Amino acid sequence: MSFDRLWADLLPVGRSADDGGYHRYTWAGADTDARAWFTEAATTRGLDVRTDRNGNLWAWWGAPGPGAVATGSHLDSVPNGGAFDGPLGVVGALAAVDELRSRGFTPDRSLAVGVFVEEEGGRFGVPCLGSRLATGGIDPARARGLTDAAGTTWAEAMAAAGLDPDGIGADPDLIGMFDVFVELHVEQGRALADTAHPVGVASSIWPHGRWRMDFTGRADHAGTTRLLDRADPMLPLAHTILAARALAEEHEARATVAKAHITPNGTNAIPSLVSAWLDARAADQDALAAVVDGVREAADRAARDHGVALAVAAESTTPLVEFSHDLRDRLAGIVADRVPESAGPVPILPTGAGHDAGVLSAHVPTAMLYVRNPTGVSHSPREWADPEDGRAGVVALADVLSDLLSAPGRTT
Ligand code: HGY
Ligand code: MN
Ligand code: MN
Repeated sequence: MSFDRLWADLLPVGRSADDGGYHRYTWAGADTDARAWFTEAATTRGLDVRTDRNGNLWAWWGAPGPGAVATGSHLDSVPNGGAFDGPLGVVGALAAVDELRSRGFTPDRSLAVGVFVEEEGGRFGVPCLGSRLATGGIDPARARGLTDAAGTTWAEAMAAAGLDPDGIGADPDLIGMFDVFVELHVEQGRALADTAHPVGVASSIWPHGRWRMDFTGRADHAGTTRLLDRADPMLPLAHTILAARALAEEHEARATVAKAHITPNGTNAIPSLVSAWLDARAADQDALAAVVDGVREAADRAARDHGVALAVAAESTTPLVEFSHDLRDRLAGIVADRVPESAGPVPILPTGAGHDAGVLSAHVPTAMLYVRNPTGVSHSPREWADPEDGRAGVVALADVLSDLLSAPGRTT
């Protein structure tokens, strides 16, 4: 199986020498190298590699056109991310093509292996940007104006990569070609870890989103300004972070403030502005709304108490995704064929993690296969999948693609 070779080739791209974390940010160095690696690996397999109007890559086995099956994932990472989140689905898809060919399989329909841009939103702040653009889920003008930490816009970075930012936007002709999309992904949790199942099937994605909070205070001297004279934005932020945690506990949800920009960020200068991002997720929309509304109320109250102005903006929101039940059950049946009865039923798993498959699911029947992650950790260098389970994921994806790429009634 070619999985190990493909995996070893991609592994060093964007990997930091100190703790093995990944730094692959869309249109920048390592991500560009990873895209080049994909293009080369696909081309040597005789796949026809095309870049769509939004910069997503598609490697075609068969002529592009209606009735196609699509698979793939992403190659960009969160800052200091893990090796598997995204790449497992891209490497796995190429290895699955090799696996199908080694079985002598010839597809009755075309297959497109996709690499979506900016799935993590790690550079420009909006996750699944490539799939949101392709499905008309974000205003192209807004996307063009998104900026990274250095103030570079999506348009500037995309143009520097040799693509035309004026062409971005909904791509119904492309999306309309796909009858189905299946994404292979490392599990971002431990639901499979203690089972005899190397592969599980996704059931749903929690509603979730990102909100930017700007606390505007008054810059002043840390050593001479009396407490009653201060408008220190750090204090309402501190209250808000603790409120988010309490609300997450109350609603059995997830709420995290993991990114903040402090201006001017000097040890002895009370900040003029603190910008922070809330990542909130919950099993249902009502619980999510309760958490987000509660955080907003707490932030408003704390800002008022400290004479600080507050602006809150939703940067990306994703509703509950319920994957196609037919596809979910069809995949579970196919995966079950490879595991002993004694293992019990194939786990069908909800997740709090967003994916391009989730964005596509409003337009194309989609499904996801998860590969066991013994650590359960993700978005960290500690993310892990045993090579044997990675290969089991490839076999499962190949089995699924063999089924989906075969005309109804075909048995070989
Ligand atoms: O944030 C997420 O859930 C995904 O990794 N983009
Ligand atoms: Mn991720
Ligand atoms: Mn991912």
